[in-house]
Amino acid sequence: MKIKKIEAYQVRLPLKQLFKTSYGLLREKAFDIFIITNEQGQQGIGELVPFENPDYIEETLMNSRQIIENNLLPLLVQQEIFEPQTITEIFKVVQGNYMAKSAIETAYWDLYAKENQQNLSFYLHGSRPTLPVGVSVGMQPSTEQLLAVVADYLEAGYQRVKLKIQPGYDYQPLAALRQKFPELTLMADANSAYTLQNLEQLKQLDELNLTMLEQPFNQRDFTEHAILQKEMQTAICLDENIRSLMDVKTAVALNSCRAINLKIPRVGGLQEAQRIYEFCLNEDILVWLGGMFESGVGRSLNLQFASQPGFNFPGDISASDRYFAEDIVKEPAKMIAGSLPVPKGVGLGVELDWDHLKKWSTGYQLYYKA
Ligand code: OSB
Ligand code: MG
Repeated sequence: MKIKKIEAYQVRLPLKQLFKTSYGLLREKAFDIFIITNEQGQQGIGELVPFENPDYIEETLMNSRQIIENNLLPLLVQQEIFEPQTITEIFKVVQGNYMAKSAIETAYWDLYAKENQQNLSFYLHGSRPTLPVGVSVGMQPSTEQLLAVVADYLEAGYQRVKLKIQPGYDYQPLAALRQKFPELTLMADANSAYTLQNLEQLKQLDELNLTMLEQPFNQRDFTEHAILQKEMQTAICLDENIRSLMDVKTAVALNSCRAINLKIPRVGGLQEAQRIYEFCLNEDILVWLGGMFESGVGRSLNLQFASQPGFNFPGDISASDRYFAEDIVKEPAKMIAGSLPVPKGVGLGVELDWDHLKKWSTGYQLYYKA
């Protein structure tokens, strides 16, 4: 791939509903769309997904932009990249900064697939044309509102519900959901809001037949999660803890969890995500695809990746209209009969909607020109 230009649009999309988690309130999603143009004028697109504040994990949108400019792009533009499989290795001299790496690596993957006239799922052995999906629900002001919001999502076809919880907002709303929807595939996500001191409270959740409990403890902890997993019947799922295959191996060795929420950007891109997916299947760990409130670009990447047969647990990959009134791609992900179609066509299979991209863009940066 001979690269002619690398540029990014900074975008800010308002969320249709406020999203409340244990660490804060999200009103809009800011992200950058990286566009890598080759000598033939073909374009690979990647989404830079971190939040503006270091609350979900330490990486932020601002610092990842800086890492891309100062540390990642100089490694790539000095040489010709023939295969995107080599990028993870090239990026190894930069520690951490997984989401920054992912934005660039996945854009190269999109470009590579386009140069070869293939849909991205071809390289991932993805086979399913449509995917059953779930929805992640923020904390609601009242039980009535929670039940109403969830009823609407079930009506729309979502096949799994994840509720955000924290100490004081856990057993009661989950029990209300369980009572109203006895058959629902229901789980909870604490985003690190608990400690071992909450052990008895957390053990109570075993009564509610949750599919899993996501990230109850600190992002760097593996041993206390292991103690909790031993004490609970409900499967523990790790999200923030998992930045690489090495972290998954640690979790498996210590029995810290029985499930992994896999987000491509949180582990540095497609190459590492694929390694984790394969490892989990071998180790009998339930692996499923998580989300970062992606726009249509990152959403399509998630759909392509999750079209692999091992991802049969519905992911946090909802339709675009569950998040945004307008998306920045021409055919935003839309629910059809309770499933999302995997975009066909070359690469990610989505085209940028330039009118919407410019309408919602708050900045532009040219990073490289040959
Ligand atoms: O913890 O999985 C999480 C969204 C932003 C940051 C962290 C998380 C989430 C979600 C929603 O739960 C995922 C989505 O629908 O994109
Ligand atoms: Mg989570």
